Amino acid sequence: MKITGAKLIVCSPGRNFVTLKLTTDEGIYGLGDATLNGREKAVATYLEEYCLPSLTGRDPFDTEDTWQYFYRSPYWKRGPVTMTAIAAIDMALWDIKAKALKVPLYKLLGGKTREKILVYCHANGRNAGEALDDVGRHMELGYKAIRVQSGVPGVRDSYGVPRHGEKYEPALRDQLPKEGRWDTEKYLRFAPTLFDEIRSAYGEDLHLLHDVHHRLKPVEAARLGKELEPFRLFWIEDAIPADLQEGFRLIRHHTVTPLAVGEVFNSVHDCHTLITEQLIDYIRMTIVHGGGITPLLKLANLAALYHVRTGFHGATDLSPVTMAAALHFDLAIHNFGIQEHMPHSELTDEVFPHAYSYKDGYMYPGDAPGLGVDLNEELAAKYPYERAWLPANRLEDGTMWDW
Ligand code: GCO
Ligand code: MG
Repeated sequence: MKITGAKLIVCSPGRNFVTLKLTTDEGIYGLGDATLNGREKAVATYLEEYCLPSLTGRDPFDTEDTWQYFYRSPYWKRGPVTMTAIAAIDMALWDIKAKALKVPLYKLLGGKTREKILVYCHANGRNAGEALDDVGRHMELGYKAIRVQSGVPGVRDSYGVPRHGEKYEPALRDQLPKEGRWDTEKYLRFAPTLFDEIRSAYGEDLHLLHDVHHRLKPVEAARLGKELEPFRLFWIEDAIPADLQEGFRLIRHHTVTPLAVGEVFNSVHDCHTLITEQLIDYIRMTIVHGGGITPLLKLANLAALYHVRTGFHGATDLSPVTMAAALHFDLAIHNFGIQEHMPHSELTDEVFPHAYSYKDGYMYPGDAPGLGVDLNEELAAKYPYERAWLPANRLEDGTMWDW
């Protein structure tokens, strides 16, 4: 079998997605997600200008060599744009391989090692009361694990909370990125009271998660982890900007609250210290931004040696193609921990019809051959790309901060 064509589909059914479609001489095609939130066109251009010309004529079964080619041959390695582009190629090739063999992708990744995939959803509110109610609503939908974000009294822009009570979506179609204001001390005083209320209201069985979104310094994260210990969180996520892996040593030294990090990582070289020193419990680097299924299998195997489990990013800016890839992966690897599930809009699901499903707190990739996701190109064409920005963030005094 040979690759005969490559096409990029950039569409915006509610939010932007970049999808790669590879076709073969045998009529089988594969899909790969190339969406990098807020930087979509950079990846599309990288693929179009520098990758797609070298794809024709390759055997789609040569996933390792093709991956090494696109990783090594440009000389300039790594970075989110490059690695997202390589991921799209890799995903599409695995989709083709599994379709050619007429099996669901997980069968090629080692087969099932569990029956179903534990997922966590998002509950949020502009204040603790609203967040509490939203947790209750999601429990009624069957979720066993819930990430909770709440507005902080006196803080204008808390992470993960819509200002006016609409559905949360950080990428906004605007003239320029929206700038938020943040106050660490107010947040640190508030967070333990929020989780105290949630535990008192809903008991011990629910898994509770929380995303700090890179806003603390190590000693502050250590204090948060310590003060949240009585409420036994499943994890705190992205407690600090993880540019410096060694920064996690201090947090780890002070708290037994489990730590998750990595949705912005794109290479094993972003997290090998975190893993080999056992500084984290869950690695969130995901298939679309981490270079694809080929390197993620290696990363998961490394993590398994050090008792680190996966907890893949799964926000709505990762397309249904990535969601499907993640679910096949989650089903197959032994050191799976949990999968994020932020359901896509009905329109997105219509543009990307898929075999995966949610039921009662768990997800299932389905048994369609390959990834089990398609792209309705005619419908996608009705929703052209619209530039959207992730927000920027400043402290109260105007200092630029991590969002
Ligand atoms: C999460 C993430 C997202 C990101 C978004 C950025 O844990 O789901 O933090 O909400 O902010 O994916 O593109
Ligand atoms: Mg996050």
